[in-house]
Amino acid sequence: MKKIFLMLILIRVVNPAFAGQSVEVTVTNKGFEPSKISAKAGEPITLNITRKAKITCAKKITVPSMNIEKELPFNKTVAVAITPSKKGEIKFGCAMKQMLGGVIIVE
Ligand SMILES: [Cu+2]
Repeated sequence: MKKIFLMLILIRVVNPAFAGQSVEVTVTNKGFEPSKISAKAGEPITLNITRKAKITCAKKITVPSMNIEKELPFNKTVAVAITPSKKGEIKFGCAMKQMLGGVIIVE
């Protein structure tokens, strides 16, 4: 019994999805929803992104200021972890010049 409890704690510590706050983001025909996400400077945030739209430009997410680029396979949740270092806005979007996109507002 004790072992199982210990393992559960370990999973929580090791799994990055549990670090800081996480936000569920869906890619629909309208783009990323929500498109405005708030975060705190210095605190990690994980975007769990699921692309629900089959035909969309957002088959990839890019976060140019963080040098992040990730494929978004259809109906599969992809975790994008970001730790904003300072207050301001972090833009994210599709691979094509942020035509579809959103912003992380860091406070
Ligand atoms: Cu695009």
